[in-house]
Amino acid sequence: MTTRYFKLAAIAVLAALAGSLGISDPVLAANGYSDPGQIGLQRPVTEVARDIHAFYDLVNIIIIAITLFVLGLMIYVMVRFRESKNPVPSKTTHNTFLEVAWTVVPILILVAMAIPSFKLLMLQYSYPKADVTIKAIGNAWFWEHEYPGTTAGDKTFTVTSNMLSDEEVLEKAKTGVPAPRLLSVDNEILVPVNKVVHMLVTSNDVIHNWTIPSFGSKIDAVPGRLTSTWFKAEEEGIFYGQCSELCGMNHAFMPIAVRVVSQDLYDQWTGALKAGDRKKAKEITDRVALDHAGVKSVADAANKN
Ligand SMILES: [Cu+2]
Repeated sequence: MTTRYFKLAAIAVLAALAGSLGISDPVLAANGYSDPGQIGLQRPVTEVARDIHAFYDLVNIIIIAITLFVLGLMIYVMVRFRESKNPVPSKTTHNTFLEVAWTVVPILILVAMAIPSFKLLMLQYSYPKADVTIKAIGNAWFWEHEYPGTTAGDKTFTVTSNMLSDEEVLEKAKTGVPAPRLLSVDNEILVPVNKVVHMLVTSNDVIHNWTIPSFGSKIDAVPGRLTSTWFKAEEEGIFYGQCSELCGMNHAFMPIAVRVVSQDLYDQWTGALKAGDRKKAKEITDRVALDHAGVKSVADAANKN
Protein backbone atom coordinates (compact mmCIF):
# COMPACT_ATOMS: atom_id res chain seq x y z
CA MET A 1 0.00 0.00 0.00
CA THR A 2 2.77 2.43 1.01
CA THR A 3 4.60 1.74 -2.28
CA ARG A 4 1.45 2.64 -4.18
CA TYR A 5 1.18 5.99 -2.40
CA PHE A 6 4.84 6.68 -3.15
CA LYS A 7 4.20 5.89 -6.81
CA LEU A 8 1.21 8.23 -6.93
CA ALA A 9 3.17 11.01 -5.20
CA ALA A 10 6.08 10.52 -7.61
CA ILE A 11 3.73 10.76 -10.60
CA ALA A 12 2.19 13.97 -9.22
CA VAL A 13 5.63 15.52 -8.67
CA LEU A 14 6.78 14.51 -12.15
CA ALA A 15 3.66 15.94 -13.75
CA ALA A 16 4.11 19.25 -11.92
CA LEU A 17 7.76 19.44 -12.96
CA ALA A 18 6.99 18.55 -16.56
CA GLY A 19 4.42 21.32 -16.54
CA SER A 20 6.98 23.88 -15.47
CA LEU A 21 9.52 22.68 -18.03
CA GLY A 22 9.81 22.92 -21.77
CA ILE A 23 7.15 25.55 -22.09
CA SER A 24 9.36 28.42 -23.06
CA ASP A 25 7.30 28.85 -26.23
CA PRO A 26 3.98 29.81 -24.76
CA VAL A 27 1.00 29.17 -26.97
CA LEU A 28 -0.69 32.45 -26.17
CA ALA A 29 2.15 34.87 -26.69
CA ALA A 30 1.51 36.26 -30.15
CA ASN A 31 2.78 39.69 -29.11
CA GLY A 32 5.97 40.94 -27.56
CA TYR A 33 4.61 40.88 -24.05
CA SER A 34 3.33 38.35 -21.55
CA ASP A 35 -0.31 37.42 -21.94
CA PRO A 36 -2.53 37.03 -18.91
CA GLY A 37 -2.15 33.48 -17.60
CA GLN A 38 0.94 32.82 -19.68
CA ILE A 39 3.42 30.33 -18.26
CA GLY A 40 7.05 30.37 -19.36
CA LEU A 41 9.17 33.04 -20.94
CA GLN A 42 8.25 35.74 -23.43
CA ARG A 43 8.48 34.49 -27.04
CA PRO A 44 12.02 34.99 -28.45
CA VAL A 45 12.61 36.75 -31.79
CA THR A 46 16.42 36.92 -31.82
CA GLU A 47 19.14 34.29 -31.83
CA VAL A 48 20.36 35.48 -28.42
CA ALA A 49 16.88 35.19 -26.87
CA ARG A 50 16.41 31.71 -28.35
CA ASP A 51 19.77 30.58 -26.95
CA ILE A 52 18.84 32.02 -23.54
CA HIS A 53 15.67 29.90 -23.59
CA ALA A 54 17.58 26.77 -24.65
CA PHE A 55 20.08 27.32 -21.84
CA TYR A 56 17.24 27.93 -19.37
CA ASP A 57 15.63 24.63 -20.40
CA LEU A 58 18.94 22.73 -20.17
CA VAL A 59 19.72 24.03 -16.67
CA ASN A 60 16.15 23.30 -15.58
CA ILE A 61 16.42 19.68 -16.74
CA ILE A 62 19.67 19.28 -14.77
CA ILE A 63 18.18 20.90 -11.66
CA ILE A 64 15.08 18.71 -11.79
CA ALA A 65 17.10 15.54 -12.38
CA ILE A 66 19.39 16.29 -9.41
CA THR A 67 16.45 17.17 -7.16
CA LEU A 68 14.62 13.95 -8.03
CA PHE A 69 17.79 11.87 -7.57
CA VAL A 70 18.50 13.33 -4.12
CA LEU A 71 14.83 13.02 -3.12
CA GLY A 72 14.84 9.37 -4.22
CA LEU A 73 18.03 8.64 -2.27
CA MET A 74 16.63 10.27 0.87
CA ILE A 75 13.39 8.32 0.66
CA TYR A 76 15.32 5.08 0.05
CA VAL A 77 17.61 5.69 3.04
CA MET A 78 14.69 6.62 5.32
CA VAL A 79 12.79 3.45 4.43
CA ARG A 80 15.57 0.91 3.97
CA PHE A 81 17.65 1.92 6.99
CA ARG A 82 14.92 2.83 9.47
CA GLU A 83 15.63 1.73 13.07
CA SER A 84 13.08 -1.10 13.17
CA LYS A 85 14.48 -2.72 10.00
CA ASN A 86 18.14 -1.91 10.65
CA PRO A 87 18.82 -1.95 14.42
CA VAL A 88 22.62 -2.37 14.10
CA PRO A 89 24.05 0.42 11.93
CA SER A 90 27.03 -0.18 9.67
CA LYS A 91 30.38 1.31 10.81
CA THR A 92 31.58 2.00 7.23
CA THR A 93 33.36 5.36 6.90
CA HIS A 94 35.06 5.22 3.49
CA ASN A 95 34.18 4.09 0.01
CA THR A 96 36.76 5.04 -2.59
CA PHE A 97 34.50 4.49 -5.59
CA LEU A 98 31.67 6.61 -4.13
CA GLU A 99 34.02 9.41 -3.08
CA VAL A 100 35.56 9.63 -6.53
CA ALA A 101 32.11 9.50 -8.14
CA TRP A 102 30.58 12.29 -6.05
CA THR A 103 33.54 14.51 -6.92
CA VAL A 104 33.78 13.74 -10.61
CA VAL A 105 30.06 13.71 -11.49
CA PRO A 106 29.36 17.27 -10.20
CA ILE A 107 32.45 18.50 -12.12
CA LEU A 108 31.07 16.93 -15.32
CA ILE A 109 27.67 18.54 -14.66
CA LEU A 110 29.31 21.95 -14.18
CA VAL A 111 31.31 21.54 -17.40
CA ALA A 112 28.11 20.57 -19.24
CA MET A 113 26.57 23.83 -18.03
CA ALA A 114 29.67 26.00 -18.52
CA ILE A 115 30.16 25.22 -22.23
CA PRO A 116 26.75 26.49 -23.48
CA SER A 117 26.91 29.29 -20.89
CA PHE A 118 30.19 30.67 -22.25
CA LYS A 119 28.98 30.21 -25.84
CA LEU A 120 25.92 32.31 -25.01
CA LEU A 121 28.02 34.95 -23.27
CA MET A 122 30.29 35.21 -26.32
CA LEU A 123 27.29 35.57 -28.63
CA GLN A 124 25.86 38.35 -26.42
CA TYR A 125 29.17 40.22 -26.61
CA SER A 126 29.95 39.43 -30.26
CA TYR A 127 28.55 42.74 -31.64
CA PRO A 128 28.16 42.02 -35.36
CA LYS A 129 28.67 45.08 -37.58
CA ALA A 130 25.89 47.55 -36.79
CA ASP A 131 23.28 48.54 -39.39
CA VAL A 132 21.66 50.94 -36.95
CA THR A 133 23.01 52.50 -33.77
CA ILE A 134 20.65 54.01 -31.20
CA LYS A 135 21.41 55.62 -27.86
CA ALA A 136 18.92 54.89 -25.09
CA ILE A 137 18.90 57.37 -22.23
CA GLY A 138 17.12 56.53 -18.98
CA ASN A 139 15.44 59.36 -17.10
CA ALA A 140 13.37 59.41 -13.91
CA TRP A 141 10.95 58.13 -15.22
CA PHE A 142 10.88 57.82 -18.98
CA TRP A 143 13.15 56.78 -21.84
CA GLU A 144 14.69 58.85 -24.58
CA HIS A 145 16.11 57.23 -27.73
CA GLU A 146 18.59 59.23 -29.75
CA TYR A 147 19.19 58.29 -33.39
CA PRO A 148 22.57 59.81 -34.23
CA GLY A 149 23.26 61.04 -37.77
CA THR A 150 25.29 58.49 -39.71
CA THR A 151 26.96 60.72 -42.30
CA ALA A 152 28.31 64.28 -42.28
CA GLY A 153 25.41 66.74 -42.21
CA ASP A 154 22.98 63.98 -41.25
CA LYS A 155 20.50 65.10 -38.59
CA THR A 156 20.32 63.53 -35.15
CA PHE A 157 16.85 63.16 -33.64
CA THR A 158 15.48 62.01 -30.31
CA VAL A 159 12.27 60.15 -29.52
CA THR A 160 10.91 60.60 -26.00
CA SER A 161 8.61 57.85 -24.74
CA ASN A 162 6.22 58.26 -21.83
CA MET A 163 3.91 55.54 -20.57
CA LEU A 164 0.24 55.83 -21.55
CA SER A 165 -2.14 56.51 -18.68
CA ASP A 166 -5.08 54.16 -18.08
CA GLU A 167 -7.41 56.63 -19.86
CA GLU A 168 -5.07 56.83 -22.84
CA VAL A 169 -4.87 53.03 -22.98
CA LEU A 170 -8.68 52.84 -23.20
CA GLU A 171 -8.67 55.59 -25.81
CA LYS A 172 -6.11 53.75 -27.93
CA ALA A 173 -7.96 50.45 -27.63
CA LYS A 174 -10.90 52.12 -29.42
CA THR A 175 -8.74 52.48 -32.55
CA GLY A 176 -8.27 48.70 -32.61
CA VAL A 177 -4.61 48.77 -31.67
CA PRO A 178 -3.83 46.53 -28.68
CA ALA A 179 -2.44 48.77 -25.94
CA PRO A 180 -1.30 46.68 -22.99
CA ARG A 181 -1.56 48.57 -19.73
CA LEU A 182 1.76 49.68 -18.12
CA LEU A 183 3.62 48.76 -21.33
CA SER A 184 2.24 51.06 -24.03
CA VAL A 185 3.98 54.37 -24.66
CA ASP A 186 3.03 57.53 -26.54
CA ASN A 187 6.02 57.41 -28.91
CA GLU A 188 7.30 53.98 -29.91
CA ILE A 189 10.73 53.64 -31.46
CA LEU A 190 11.15 51.88 -34.79
CA VAL A 191 13.94 49.54 -35.87
CA PRO A 192 14.33 47.66 -39.16
CA VAL A 193 13.66 43.91 -39.29
CA ASN A 194 16.61 41.50 -39.74
CA LYS A 195 19.14 44.27 -39.17
CA VAL A 196 21.78 44.45 -36.46
CA VAL A 197 20.94 47.20 -33.98
CA HIS A 198 23.50 48.37 -31.45
CA MET A 199 21.85 49.97 -28.45
CA LEU A 200 24.15 52.27 -26.50
CA VAL A 201 22.67 52.74 -23.05
CA THR A 202 23.19 55.45 -20.47
CA SER A 203 21.24 57.45 -17.89
CA ASN A 204 20.69 61.06 -16.94
CA ASP A 205 20.08 60.51 -13.23
CA VAL A 206 20.00 57.14 -11.44
CA ILE A 207 20.68 53.59 -12.64
CA HIS A 208 17.94 52.27 -14.92
CA ASN A 209 17.99 49.17 -17.12
CA TRP A 210 17.12 48.82 -20.81
CA THR A 211 15.34 45.51 -21.34
CA ILE A 212 13.40 43.77 -24.09
CA PRO A 213 12.82 40.14 -23.06
CA SER A 214 11.92 38.95 -26.59
CA PHE A 215 15.29 40.25 -27.85
CA GLY A 216 17.26 38.74 -24.96
CA SER A 217 18.49 42.28 -24.22
CA LYS A 218 19.04 43.51 -20.69
CA ILE A 219 21.67 46.06 -19.75
CA ASP A 220 22.10 48.62 -16.97
CA ALA A 221 21.82 52.32 -17.84
CA VAL A 222 24.47 53.92 -15.63
CA PRO A 223 24.82 57.70 -15.34
CA GLY A 224 28.14 58.92 -16.70
CA ARG A 225 28.87 55.63 -18.44
CA LEU A 226 27.96 54.01 -21.72
CA THR A 227 26.93 50.35 -21.72
CA SER A 228 25.61 48.52 -24.75
CA THR A 229 23.65 45.58 -26.07
CA TRP A 230 22.76 44.40 -29.57
CA PHE A 231 19.89 42.57 -31.21
CA LYS A 232 18.73 41.44 -34.62
CA ALA A 233 14.97 41.07 -34.52
CA GLU A 234 13.80 38.47 -37.02
CA GLU A 235 10.12 39.33 -36.92
CA GLU A 236 8.03 42.44 -37.43
CA GLY A 237 5.79 43.56 -34.60
CA ILE A 238 5.78 45.40 -31.32
CA PHE A 239 8.05 44.27 -28.49
CA TYR A 240 7.78 45.63 -24.97
CA GLY A 241 10.13 45.80 -22.04
CA GLN A 242 10.28 47.56 -18.70
CA CYS A 243 12.99 49.35 -16.76
CA SER A 244 14.61 46.47 -14.88
CA GLU A 245 16.74 48.25 -12.30
CA LEU A 246 14.92 49.49 -9.23
CA CYS A 247 15.26 53.23 -9.84
CA GLY A 248 12.74 54.97 -7.63
CA MET A 249 9.11 55.96 -7.23
CA ASN A 250 7.93 55.45 -10.81
CA HIS A 251 10.25 52.56 -11.67
CA ALA A 252 7.26 50.43 -12.69
CA PHE A 253 6.00 53.11 -15.08
CA MET A 254 8.80 53.58 -17.61
CA PRO A 255 8.21 50.90 -20.25
CA ILE A 256 10.14 50.53 -23.50
CA ALA A 257 8.28 49.84 -26.75
CA VAL A 258 10.25 48.82 -29.84
CA ARG A 259 8.41 48.30 -33.11
CA VAL A 260 10.18 46.18 -35.69
CA VAL A 261 9.25 47.24 -39.23
CA SER A 262 10.43 46.81 -42.84
CA GLN A 263 13.53 48.73 -43.93
CA ASP A 264 11.35 50.83 -46.24
CA LEU A 265 9.01 51.98 -43.46
CA TYR A 266 11.97 52.55 -41.17
CA ASP A 267 13.57 54.82 -43.78
CA GLN A 268 10.31 56.77 -44.21
CA TRP A 269 10.02 57.22 -40.45
CA THR A 270 13.62 58.32 -39.87
CA GLY A 271 13.34 60.57 -42.95
CA ALA A 272 10.31 62.30 -41.48
CA LEU A 273 11.96 62.79 -38.09
CA LYS A 274 15.20 64.06 -39.63
CA ALA A 275 13.11 66.60 -41.55
CA GLY A 276 11.51 67.59 -38.24
CA ASP A 277 8.08 66.37 -39.38
CA ARG A 278 6.86 64.74 -36.16
CA LYS A 279 3.29 64.64 -37.44
CA LYS A 280 4.22 62.49 -40.43
CA ALA A 281 6.36 60.22 -38.24
CA LYS A 282 3.38 59.75 -35.92
CA GLU A 283 1.15 58.91 -38.89
CA ILE A 284 3.62 56.24 -39.99
CA THR A 285 3.77 54.67 -36.50
CA ASP A 286 -0.02 54.75 -36.16
CA ARG A 287 -0.46 53.12 -39.57
CA VAL A 288 2.05 50.35 -38.91
CA ALA A 289 0.54 49.78 -35.44
CA LEU A 290 -2.84 49.13 -37.06
CA ASP A 291 -1.16 46.91 -39.63
CA HIS A 292 0.59 44.83 -36.98
CA ALA A 293 -2.62 44.56 -34.99
CA GLY A 294 -4.23 43.02 -38.07
CA VAL A 295 -6.71 45.87 -38.42
CA LYS A 296 -6.32 45.86 -42.18
CA SER A 297 -9.45 47.77 -43.16
CA VAL A 298 -8.73 50.62 -40.78
CA ALA A 299 -5.09 50.63 -41.85
CA ASP A 300 -6.10 50.85 -45.50
CA ALA A 301 -8.45 53.70 -44.71
CA ALA A 302 -5.65 55.48 -42.90
CA ASN A 303 -3.40 54.86 -45.90
CA LYS A 304 -5.84 56.57 -48.24
CA ASN A 305 -6.04 59.70 -46.11
CU1 LIG B 1 14.22 53.12 -14.26
